[in-house]
Amino acid sequence: MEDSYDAGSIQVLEGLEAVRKRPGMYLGDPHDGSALHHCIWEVVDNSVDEHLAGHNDTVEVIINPDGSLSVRDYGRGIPVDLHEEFGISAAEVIMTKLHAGGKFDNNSYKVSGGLHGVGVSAVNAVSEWMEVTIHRDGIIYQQRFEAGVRVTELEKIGTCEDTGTTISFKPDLSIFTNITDFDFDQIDTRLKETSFLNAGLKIVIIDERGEDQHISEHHYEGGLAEFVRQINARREAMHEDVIIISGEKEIEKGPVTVELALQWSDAFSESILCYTNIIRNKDGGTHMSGLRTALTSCVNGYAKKNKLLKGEGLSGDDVREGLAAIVSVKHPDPSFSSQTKDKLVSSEVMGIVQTVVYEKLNEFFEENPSVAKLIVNKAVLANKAREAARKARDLTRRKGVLEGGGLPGKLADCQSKNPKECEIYLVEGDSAGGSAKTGRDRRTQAILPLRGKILNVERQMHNIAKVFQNNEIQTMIRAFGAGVGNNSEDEGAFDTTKLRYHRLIIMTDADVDGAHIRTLMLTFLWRFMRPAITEGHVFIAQPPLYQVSKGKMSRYAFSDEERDEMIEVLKGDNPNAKIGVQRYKGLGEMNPEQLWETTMDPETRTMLKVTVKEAEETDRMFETLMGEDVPERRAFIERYAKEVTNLDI
Ligand code: 0RA
Repeated sequence: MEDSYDAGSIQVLEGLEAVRKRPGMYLGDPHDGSALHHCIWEVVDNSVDEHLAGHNDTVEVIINPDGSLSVRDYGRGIPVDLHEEFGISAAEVIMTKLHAGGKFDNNSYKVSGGLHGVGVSAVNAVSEWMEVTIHRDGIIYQQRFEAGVRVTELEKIGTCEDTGTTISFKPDLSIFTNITDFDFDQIDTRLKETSFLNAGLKIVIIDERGEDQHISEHHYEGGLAEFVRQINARREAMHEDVIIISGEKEIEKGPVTVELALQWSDAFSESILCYTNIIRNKDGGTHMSGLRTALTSCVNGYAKKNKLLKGEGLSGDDVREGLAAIVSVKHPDPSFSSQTKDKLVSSEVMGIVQTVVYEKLNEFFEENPSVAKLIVNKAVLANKAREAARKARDLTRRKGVLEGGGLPGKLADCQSKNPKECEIYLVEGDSAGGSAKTGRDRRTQAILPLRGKILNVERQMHNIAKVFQNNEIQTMIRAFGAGVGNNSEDEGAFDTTKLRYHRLIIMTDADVDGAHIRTLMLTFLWRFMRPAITEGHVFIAQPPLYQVSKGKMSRYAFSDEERDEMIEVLKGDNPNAKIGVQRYKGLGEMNPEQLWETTMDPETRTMLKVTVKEAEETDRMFETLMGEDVPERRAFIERYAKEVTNLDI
């Protein structure tokens, strides 16, 4: 017994050490918030498994004021009996041994997500402390760990009448940096998704950090259909009922089941979410390919048969425009392209999804001809718009060539021709543009002044030709030199490898107009040059908000807090030193040297890099924020207004 305990605990320590050394391998990036939040999903997965096993109907996630987080479920409670192999309690094995997830109970854990995850022990390893409380057989047990190592035995601390498990942990801030606060909205969005995929499971999220408790509750009986309806909530659906498709096929290892929900709306983007065994595959895979192939052939087939289409066939993009869909596959032994399960590669799934969707969707079209016609007509319109856009784009290209060299006259280019070291400042207004031209490092920094507000492209998505006729937009396309359009299959589509500058830097005034112009530019980039954003080429310059001075000495402050701190420092021992504070409203108020010193000098500037966590969510955000629906926009802005600072009206 003694021996096996020692052997077991040495193994445990080695495992935990591996996770602490390379958290990225197990949990994702520890510096940008992804590993931090992955910890939550790992712990929640265990409670969801209890639900899948039929023993748990509620999960509570509590964000505590001290930086820790608790996950409580009402399942059977982790077993507390002695584990033969290791000579410690089963609970301690689950908490400390990598991949110990569901080893105890194979049958009820058949197709669960958590089983294949790294398990709660990996989270334990990267936690300053973790505490598990178990309600089981009328007794409350508790055990505490620090950095994954137990600091108490599993102790009996009281009695109870219910059953369940609570796991609390505080992320170790020697491992997580940069983003170390749990993000309520991110947790809410993800767990809402989890509850949609687990019909009947109630998930409650409670944020205890602020003055007022913030609660969000998710409980859906409708499963996938309700999920799709929710995605389309702020859009105009083209057909009332969500199309539900399901099927099953037996393969050697067991049954593969396929469930889909689809609904077209008036949106221009597509939102297709793919899952395998309740785990999201953000890069799709074979289920996605099967769905796409079936959709394209179904819609084209129906269009031809009913003579709704002249000329060439509809492309996959035409057919999927405005489609919201969920594909959920359950598979006894799936393969993925990576540890993080971003892409399903099991090849047999493609044919299974394709066959199921093709049959059932054809059936639906036959039974609902009016809906089928709406869907086909929408795809035909999309096809025409795409054609018009292509022509307008070609025209833009030709015009560039005619004007000699293709570079716009307003551009003050840099000398270097090495894109890696080059950057282009997109500057609001001619006067700030002038300062930037004088102040810049001419070798690597190009300046493109943009006049006034650029076109709100979100409102022109039905008339894309107009986007390409817009002067400021033409100017940007030609200056970047990397084409335009998100569909990489189109000729002349945007291609980051052709970018003439590896950093596109948006520099606007620190006021409401500046914020608006920045949003308009981001909207354009998102809709027409998306890879520039997703591949990390887009930045936002951070000009200072204040100049704080005393006599000849002066400093710049980039926030109100920084300003107040500086005032204190400059005052020193003399509370009566009446310090000068200048508020910069526009870039134009700074002379070229000041602009260089504060905002453009690569040695000293700070810039924000634009990143995107969730493409679908971002699509919907731009639709709401920049689209036509004013009441929706108002609601959205009011919801997020509390997060907006530096608003200068
Ligand atoms: C192994 C076996 C059993 C339950 C669990 C693990 C379990 C683990 C976690 C983690 C968080 N909550 C959990 N709830 C249950 C089955 C025990 C039995 O047969 O009674």
